[in-house]
Amino acid sequence: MNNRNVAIVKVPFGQGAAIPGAELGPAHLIHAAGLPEKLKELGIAYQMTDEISRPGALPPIKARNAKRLAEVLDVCGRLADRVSELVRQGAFPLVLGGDHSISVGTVAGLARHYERLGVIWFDAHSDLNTEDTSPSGNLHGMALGISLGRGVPQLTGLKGIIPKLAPEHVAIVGARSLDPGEKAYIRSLGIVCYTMHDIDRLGIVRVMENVISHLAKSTDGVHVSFDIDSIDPREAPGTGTPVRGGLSYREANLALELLYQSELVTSAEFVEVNPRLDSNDQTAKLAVELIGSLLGEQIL
Ligand code: HAR
Ligand code: MN
Ligand code: MN
Ligand code: MN
Repeated sequence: MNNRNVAIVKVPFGQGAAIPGAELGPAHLIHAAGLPEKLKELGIAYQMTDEISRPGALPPIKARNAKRLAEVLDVCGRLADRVSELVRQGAFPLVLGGDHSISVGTVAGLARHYERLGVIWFDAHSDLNTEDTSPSGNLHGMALGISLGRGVPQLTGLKGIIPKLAPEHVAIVGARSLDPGEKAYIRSLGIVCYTMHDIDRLGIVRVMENVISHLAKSTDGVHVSFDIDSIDPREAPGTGTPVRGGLSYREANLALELLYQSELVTSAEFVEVNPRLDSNDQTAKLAVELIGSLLGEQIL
């Protein structure tokens, strides 16, 4: 991101998840957790763009097993256009969710500019379900699969580029809760997936070095999609689907510090902070620290 103007995009949308509250994320990151102050402290030039407003009352779109499809489609369409325009202007889009379904919109906007977009998906989950494999019908659990061209046609076809991503340009980090259909898909496509088991064995430094060298060779831009539930719930309790055994505070910050040093990252999103489930805005404050690490904050 070095020397690029950061453009903050607020997406107060939580209907891709089962539990409400993620729609309060952007306001909490900005007003309770001090994101603007953090960026000023780091000397980073930024612009605050108009928020992607919540969808109004929409006629429902029939789907076999995809809840709130009309709302997700509406928000992702507008988000894609915004992200695309910001990249065109030369800015570094920093998208604040919202639940993880919004990533479909972010990636659709990026895919207009990057033919070989890389994505690093920090998450306890892999979000690779389809309507056939999803145990819940919640679209946030299908977001990465949709960008890979698999799933609900209205969303995979968003903005006309199908697929947005190639499997060899994706790396999942922090996984520890995968549904059977997701495991089969990861194996069959050979998607790079560093689970918590791998991180325990190899250490986060080797994992990130592998991810960085893998993506540096073959991509023309790298998007960091950071689901806050990748972090252990002891550090990040304010999220809708916590899973124990996650990244530690330092592992997560170190991973993002290494990404800053790599100079590969061209956009980012931070999702699934749920202020309703948080205590003293601990999780929102953690997200702001993580953004700082990705944007160049150094200890010394
Ligand atoms: N795999 C489950 C499902 O599809 C739960 C995933 C949803 N939670 C998330 N996604 N926060 O990362 O419903
Ligand atoms: Mn997710
Ligand atoms: Mn998750
Ligand atoms: Mn509050």
